[in-house]
Amino acid sequence: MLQESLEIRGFRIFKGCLDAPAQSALLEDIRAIVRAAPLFSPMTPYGKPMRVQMTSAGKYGWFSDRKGYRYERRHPDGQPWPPIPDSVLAMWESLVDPNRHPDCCLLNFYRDNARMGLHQDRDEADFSWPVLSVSLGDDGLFRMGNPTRGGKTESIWLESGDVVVMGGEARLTYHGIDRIRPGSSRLLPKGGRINLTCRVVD
Ligand code: MD6
Ligand code: FE
Repeated sequence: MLQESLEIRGFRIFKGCLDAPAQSALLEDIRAIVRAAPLFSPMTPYGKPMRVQMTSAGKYGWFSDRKGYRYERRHPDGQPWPPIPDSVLAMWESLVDPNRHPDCCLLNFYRDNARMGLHQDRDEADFSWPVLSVSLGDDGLFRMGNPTRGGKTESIWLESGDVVVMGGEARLTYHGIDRIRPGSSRLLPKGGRINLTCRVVD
């Protein structure tokens, strides 16, 4: 695991953190998560289905419907979420904290035309914990803004194997995925982009 990083607006970006074998191994772990906890398209509080499909691993999974954004202990089908894979916990231990594991690993899946609007991650109790993000598959254009809506932004293409740690001042910075670049990676046979974000929730 490569540990050199660049920093943009407090986001620590580890380009090429996972090599090809590590990406393939992580993909197998992700397939097991999706078998146990199938992807679904959450409804926004505004009543529109999100373009990104999701599921989770860990004690909590992220969920959204007409009642709002929140963490739930069970998948919408009623089952508890599967455990966070050791491969992901190992990355958290080396890049975030060896003593406290994340409570949730949210899995986002982007098909060709999916994107995620600028948002803050603020459904967790303690913002002193960073969010760790891992990208696999097709490239995604990651936009980083400011602690409040609006203002200038900066963007960077996240490629398969890139890792981002969002902590400190950046923890509540607006960010999103403008678009993906279909066909840019051969990791996923049918294409698309996977992003994992690990969070401490309680
Ligand atoms: C994505 N990521 O990369 C969406 N959130 O698909 C996020 O929303 C995100 O990458 C918090 C920290 C890092 C992230
Ligand atoms: Fe986010």
